[in-house]
Amino acid sequence: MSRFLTVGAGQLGPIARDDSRDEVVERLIALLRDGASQGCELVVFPELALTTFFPRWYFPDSAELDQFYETEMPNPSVQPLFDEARRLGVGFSLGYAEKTPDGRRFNTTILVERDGAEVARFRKVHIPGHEDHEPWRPFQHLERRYFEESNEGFPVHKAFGGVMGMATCNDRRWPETYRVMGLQGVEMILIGYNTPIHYAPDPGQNALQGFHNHLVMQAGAYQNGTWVVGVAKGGLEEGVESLSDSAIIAPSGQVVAQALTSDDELVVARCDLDWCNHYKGTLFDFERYRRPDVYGLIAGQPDSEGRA
Ligand code: CDT
Repeated sequence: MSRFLTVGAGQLGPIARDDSRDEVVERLIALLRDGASQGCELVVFPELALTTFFPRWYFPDSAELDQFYETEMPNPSVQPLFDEARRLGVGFSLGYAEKTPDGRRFNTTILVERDGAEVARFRKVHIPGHEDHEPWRPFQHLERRYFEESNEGFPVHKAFGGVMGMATCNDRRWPETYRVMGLQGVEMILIGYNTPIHYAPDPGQNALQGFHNHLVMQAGAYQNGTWVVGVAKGGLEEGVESLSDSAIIAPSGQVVAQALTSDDELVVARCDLDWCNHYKGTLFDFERYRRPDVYGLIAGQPDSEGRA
Protein backbone atom coordinates (compact mmCIF):
# COMPACT_ATOMS: atom_id res chain seq x y z
CA MET A 1 0.00 0.00 0.00
CA SER A 2 1.05 3.57 -0.52
CA ARG A 3 0.03 6.68 1.37
CA PHE A 4 1.57 9.68 -0.33
CA LEU A 5 2.16 13.10 1.19
CA THR A 6 3.82 15.70 -1.00
CA VAL A 7 5.89 17.95 1.21
CA GLY A 8 7.94 21.09 0.57
CA ALA A 9 10.93 22.21 2.62
CA GLY A 10 10.53 26.00 2.48
CA GLN A 11 14.12 27.09 3.00
CA LEU A 12 14.75 30.77 3.70
CA GLY A 13 17.79 32.83 2.89
CA PRO A 14 18.87 35.58 5.27
CA ILE A 15 16.47 37.94 7.04
CA ALA A 16 17.98 41.33 7.88
CA ARG A 17 17.51 42.85 11.31
CA ASP A 18 15.33 45.63 10.00
CA ASP A 19 13.23 43.52 7.60
CA SER A 20 9.59 43.86 8.63
CA ARG A 21 7.31 40.91 9.44
CA ASP A 22 5.23 41.91 6.41
CA GLU A 23 8.23 41.54 4.09
CA VAL A 24 9.09 38.14 5.53
CA VAL A 25 5.50 36.92 5.32
CA GLU A 26 5.47 37.87 1.62
CA ARG A 27 8.48 35.57 1.11
CA LEU A 28 6.75 32.76 3.01
CA ILE A 29 3.63 33.18 0.89
CA ALA A 30 5.73 33.02 -2.31
CA LEU A 31 7.18 29.69 -1.14
CA LEU A 32 3.72 28.44 -0.21
CA ARG A 33 2.36 29.31 -3.67
CA ASP A 34 5.34 27.61 -5.29
CA GLY A 35 4.50 24.57 -3.14
CA ALA A 36 0.84 24.62 -4.16
CA SER A 37 1.83 24.76 -7.85
CA GLN A 38 3.99 21.65 -7.32
CA GLY A 39 1.29 19.69 -5.52
CA CYS A 40 2.53 20.20 -1.94
CA GLU A 41 0.06 19.48 0.83
CA LEU A 42 2.46 20.68 3.51
CA VAL A 43 5.25 23.29 3.47
CA VAL A 44 7.75 23.26 6.35
CA PHE A 45 9.34 26.59 7.27
CA PRO A 46 12.47 27.09 9.41
CA GLU A 47 13.03 27.84 13.09
CA LEU A 48 12.46 31.53 14.03
CA ALA A 49 11.26 32.17 10.50
CA LEU A 50 9.77 35.62 11.04
CA THR A 51 12.89 37.56 12.06
CA THR A 52 16.63 37.58 11.85
CA PHE A 53 18.32 35.08 14.22
CA PHE A 54 18.39 37.57 17.12
CA PRO A 55 20.23 35.39 19.72
CA ARG A 56 23.43 36.46 17.96
CA TRP A 57 23.16 39.77 19.83
CA TYR A 58 23.18 40.68 23.51
CA PHE A 59 20.20 42.88 24.39
CA PRO A 60 20.52 44.21 27.92
CA ASP A 61 17.23 46.03 27.42
CA SER A 62 14.19 43.74 27.33
CA ALA A 63 12.12 46.28 25.35
CA GLU A 64 14.61 45.90 22.49
CA LEU A 65 14.48 42.11 22.82
CA ASP A 66 10.68 42.02 22.85
CA GLN A 67 10.41 43.21 19.24
CA PHE A 68 11.49 39.73 18.07
CA TYR A 69 8.70 37.81 19.88
CA GLU A 70 5.11 37.10 18.90
CA THR A 71 2.57 37.49 21.68
CA GLU A 72 -0.20 35.91 19.58
CA MET A 73 -0.25 33.41 16.72
CA PRO A 74 -1.64 34.20 14.26
CA ASN A 75 -1.33 37.96 14.61
CA PRO A 76 -2.16 40.66 12.05
CA SER A 77 1.25 40.44 10.31
CA VAL A 78 1.15 36.67 9.95
CA GLN A 79 -2.59 36.36 9.22
CA PRO A 80 -2.07 36.69 5.41
CA LEU A 81 0.03 33.49 5.49
CA PHE A 82 -2.72 31.63 7.36
CA ASP A 83 -5.35 32.98 4.93
CA GLU A 84 -3.39 32.07 1.81
CA ALA A 85 -2.59 28.60 3.14
CA ARG A 86 -6.26 27.88 3.76
CA ARG A 87 -7.23 29.29 0.36
CA LEU A 88 -4.64 27.05 -1.35
CA GLY A 89 -5.43 24.02 0.84
CA VAL A 90 -1.76 23.73 1.85
CA GLY A 91 -0.76 23.12 5.48
CA PHE A 92 2.43 24.49 7.00
CA SER A 93 4.69 24.55 10.01
CA LEU A 94 6.28 27.82 11.09
CA GLY A 95 8.92 28.55 13.74
CA TYR A 96 8.74 31.78 15.76
CA ALA A 97 9.75 33.29 19.09
CA GLU A 98 6.80 33.05 21.48
CA LYS A 99 6.18 35.29 24.48
CA THR A 100 3.26 34.01 26.54
CA PRO A 101 0.76 36.25 28.38
CA ASP A 102 2.60 35.49 31.64
CA GLY A 103 5.95 36.56 30.12
CA ARG A 104 7.51 33.16 29.38
CA ARG A 105 9.65 32.87 26.26
CA PHE A 106 9.81 29.77 24.08
CA ASN A 107 11.28 28.83 20.71
CA THR A 108 8.04 27.55 19.20
CA THR A 109 6.73 25.94 16.01
CA ILE A 110 3.07 25.87 15.03
CA LEU A 111 1.64 23.16 12.75
CA VAL A 112 -1.43 24.08 10.72
CA GLU A 113 -3.58 21.66 8.67
CA ARG A 114 -4.70 22.15 5.09
CA ASP A 115 -8.08 23.50 6.23
CA GLY A 116 -6.41 26.11 8.44
CA ALA A 117 -7.01 24.26 11.72
CA GLU A 118 -4.17 24.36 14.21
CA VAL A 119 -2.78 20.88 14.86
CA ALA A 120 -0.25 21.64 17.61
CA ARG A 121 2.44 23.95 18.94
CA PHE A 122 5.84 22.50 19.71
CA ARG A 123 8.32 24.24 22.05
CA LYS A 124 12.03 23.53 21.64
CA VAL A 125 13.39 21.13 24.26
CA HIS A 126 17.20 21.31 23.87
CA ILE A 127 18.31 24.95 24.11
CA PRO A 128 21.95 25.43 23.02
CA GLY A 129 24.41 28.27 23.50
CA HIS A 130 25.00 30.34 26.63
CA GLU A 131 23.19 32.49 29.21
CA ASP A 132 25.54 35.44 29.64
CA HIS A 133 27.13 37.93 27.30
CA GLU A 134 30.48 36.51 26.15
CA PRO A 135 32.31 39.37 24.40
CA TRP A 136 35.20 37.10 23.27
CA ARG A 137 32.91 35.50 20.68
CA PRO A 138 32.66 37.03 17.20
CA PHE A 139 28.88 36.79 17.70
CA GLN A 140 26.68 35.56 20.49
CA HIS A 141 24.48 32.47 20.74
CA LEU A 142 22.22 33.62 23.59
CA GLU A 143 19.38 31.16 23.12
CA ARG A 144 19.80 30.03 26.73
CA ARG A 145 19.22 33.61 27.86
CA TYR A 146 16.27 34.27 25.59
CA PHE A 147 14.34 30.97 25.72
CA GLU A 148 13.15 28.57 28.39
CA GLU A 149 13.63 24.84 27.89
CA SER A 150 10.29 23.20 27.24
CA ASN A 151 9.31 20.28 29.48
CA GLU A 152 6.51 19.25 27.14
CA GLY A 153 8.61 16.66 25.32
CA PHE A 154 8.01 15.37 21.80
CA PRO A 155 4.35 14.47 21.26
CA VAL A 156 3.13 13.20 17.88
CA HIS A 157 -0.06 14.16 16.06
CA LYS A 158 -2.45 12.46 13.65
CA ALA A 159 -2.51 14.93 10.76
CA PHE A 160 -1.84 15.08 7.00
CA GLY A 161 -2.96 11.44 6.73
CA GLY A 162 -0.11 10.25 8.95
CA VAL A 163 1.63 10.58 12.29
CA MET A 164 3.54 13.85 12.47
CA GLY A 165 6.15 15.11 14.94
CA MET A 166 8.23 18.26 15.35
CA ALA A 167 11.67 19.18 16.66
CA THR A 168 13.67 22.39 16.47
CA CYS A 169 17.26 22.85 15.40
CA ASN A 170 19.50 21.64 18.24
CA ASP A 171 16.86 19.00 19.10
CA ARG A 172 17.88 17.25 15.88
CA ARG A 173 21.35 16.41 17.24
CA TRP A 174 19.95 14.24 20.06
CA PRO A 175 19.00 10.62 19.30
CA GLU A 176 16.40 10.70 22.08
CA THR A 177 14.40 13.29 20.12
CA TYR A 178 13.73 10.85 17.30
CA ARG A 179 13.38 7.78 19.53
CA VAL A 180 10.75 9.37 21.77
CA MET A 181 8.69 10.09 18.65
CA GLY A 182 9.63 6.75 17.07
CA LEU A 183 8.14 5.00 20.09
CA GLN A 184 4.87 6.82 19.36
CA GLY A 185 4.87 5.64 15.74
CA VAL A 186 5.97 8.87 14.09
CA GLU A 187 6.01 8.84 10.28
CA MET A 188 7.32 12.33 9.50
CA ILE A 189 9.38 14.69 11.69
CA LEU A 190 9.47 18.39 10.76
CA ILE A 191 12.64 20.21 11.80
CA GLY A 192 13.55 23.87 11.27
CA TYR A 193 17.06 25.14 11.97
CA ASN A 194 19.42 28.15 12.14
CA THR A 195 22.96 26.78 12.36
CA PRO A 196 25.85 29.25 12.26
CA ILE A 197 28.81 27.66 10.47
CA HIS A 198 31.27 29.10 13.00
CA TYR A 199 31.12 27.25 16.32
CA ALA A 200 33.14 29.45 18.69
CA PRO A 201 33.80 26.89 21.48
CA ASP A 202 35.49 24.53 18.96
CA PRO A 203 36.03 25.99 15.46
CA GLY A 204 37.45 22.64 14.37
CA GLN A 205 33.80 21.60 13.93
CA ASN A 206 33.07 24.39 11.42
CA ALA A 207 34.03 22.39 8.36
CA LEU A 208 31.84 19.51 9.53
CA GLN A 209 28.60 21.44 10.02
CA GLY A 210 27.02 20.16 6.80
CA PHE A 211 28.13 16.60 7.48
CA HIS A 212 26.83 16.64 11.07
CA ASN A 213 23.52 18.16 9.98
CA HIS A 214 22.75 15.37 7.55
CA LEU A 215 24.37 12.69 9.72
CA VAL A 216 21.99 13.23 12.64
CA MET A 217 18.84 13.58 10.53
CA GLN A 218 19.64 10.58 8.34
CA ALA A 219 20.44 8.43 11.38
CA GLY A 220 17.28 9.59 13.18
CA ALA A 221 15.17 8.77 10.13
CA TYR A 222 16.66 5.33 9.55
CA GLN A 223 16.79 4.18 13.17
CA ASN A 224 13.14 5.07 13.68
CA GLY A 225 11.72 4.26 10.24
CA THR A 226 10.46 7.80 9.66
CA TRP A 227 10.62 10.60 7.14
CA VAL A 228 12.53 13.69 8.26
CA VAL A 229 12.15 17.14 6.71
CA GLY A 230 15.03 19.44 7.72
CA VAL A 231 14.65 23.11 6.76
CA ALA A 232 17.22 25.87 7.14
CA LYS A 233 17.29 29.58 7.40
CA GLY A 234 20.73 29.87 5.87
CA GLY A 235 23.12 32.13 4.05
CA LEU A 236 24.95 35.27 5.16
CA GLU A 237 22.69 37.01 7.67
CA GLU A 238 23.93 40.18 9.38
CA GLY A 239 27.53 39.10 8.80
CA VAL A 240 27.07 35.53 10.07
CA GLU A 241 27.10 32.60 7.63
CA SER A 242 24.58 29.89 8.46
CA LEU A 243 24.16 26.42 7.05
CA SER A 244 21.59 25.82 4.31
CA ASP A 245 21.46 22.20 3.01
CA SER A 246 17.75 21.69 3.68
CA ALA A 247 16.85 18.09 2.98
CA ILE A 248 14.01 15.59 2.82
CA ILE A 249 15.13 12.22 4.13
CA ALA A 250 13.43 8.84 3.67
CA PRO A 251 12.96 6.13 6.32
CA SER A 252 15.88 4.36 4.64
CA GLY A 253 18.09 7.26 5.74
CA GLN A 254 18.59 8.38 2.13
CA VAL A 255 18.37 12.05 1.18
CA VAL A 256 15.70 12.15 -1.51
CA ALA A 257 15.77 15.92 -2.16
CA GLN A 258 18.15 18.66 -1.12
CA ALA A 259 18.49 22.45 -1.45
CA LEU A 260 20.97 23.71 -4.02
CA THR A 261 21.18 27.32 -2.84
CA SER A 262 21.56 29.36 0.34
CA ASP A 263 18.51 31.43 -0.47
CA ASP A 264 14.73 31.12 -0.48
CA GLU A 265 14.17 27.77 -2.16
CA LEU A 266 11.48 25.11 -2.09
CA VAL A 267 12.61 21.49 -2.04
CA VAL A 268 9.82 19.05 -2.85
CA ALA A 269 9.38 15.31 -2.42
CA ARG A 270 6.44 12.95 -2.74
CA CYS A 271 6.73 10.87 0.42
CA ASP A 272 5.09 7.49 0.88
CA LEU A 273 4.25 7.32 4.58
CA ASP A 274 3.66 3.57 4.24
CA TRP A 275 7.33 3.17 3.37
CA CYS A 276 8.00 3.67 7.11
CA ASN A 277 6.55 0.20 7.67
CA HIS A 278 9.43 -1.46 5.83
CA TYR A 279 11.75 -0.35 8.62
CA LYS A 280 9.31 -0.32 11.54
CA GLY A 281 8.30 -3.89 10.63
CA THR A 282 11.74 -5.41 10.02
CA LEU A 283 15.11 -4.31 11.44
CA PHE A 284 13.48 -1.72 13.69
CA ASP A 285 10.53 -3.77 14.90
CA PHE A 286 10.75 -2.19 18.34
CA GLU A 287 8.49 -4.67 20.12
CA ARG A 288 10.47 -7.61 18.88
CA TYR A 289 14.04 -6.41 19.07
CA ARG A 290 14.40 -3.39 21.37
CA ARG A 291 15.96 -4.03 24.81
CA PRO A 292 14.65 -1.24 27.05
CA ASP A 293 15.49 -3.44 30.04
CA VAL A 294 19.18 -2.68 29.46
CA TYR A 295 18.79 0.99 28.45
CA GLY A 296 18.07 2.34 31.94
CA LEU A 297 21.01 4.77 31.89
CA ILE A 298 19.55 6.66 28.97
CA ALA A 299 16.54 8.05 30.74
CA GLY A 300 17.92 7.90 34.28
CA GLN A 301 19.99 10.53 36.04
CA PRO A 302 23.47 9.03 36.66
CA ASP A 303 25.03 9.43 40.11
CA SER A 304 28.40 11.16 40.63
CA GLU A 305 30.22 7.99 39.55
CA GLY A 306 28.22 7.70 36.36
CA ARG A 307 25.97 4.86 37.53
CA ALA A 308 22.26 4.92 36.75
N1 CDT B 1 19.39 27.27 16.62
C1 CDT B 1 20.17 26.27 17.08
O1 CDT B 1 19.75 25.48 17.90
N2 CDT B 1 21.43 26.22 16.60
C2 CDT B 1 22.41 25.31 17.09
C3 CDT B 1 23.76 25.92 16.92
C4 CDT B 1 24.83 25.20 17.63
S1 CDT B 1 25.03 25.58 19.28
C5 CDT B 1 25.63 27.15 19.38
C6 CDT B 1 22.38 23.96 16.36
O2 CDT B 1 22.42 22.93 17.03
O3 CDT B 1 22.39 23.93 15.12
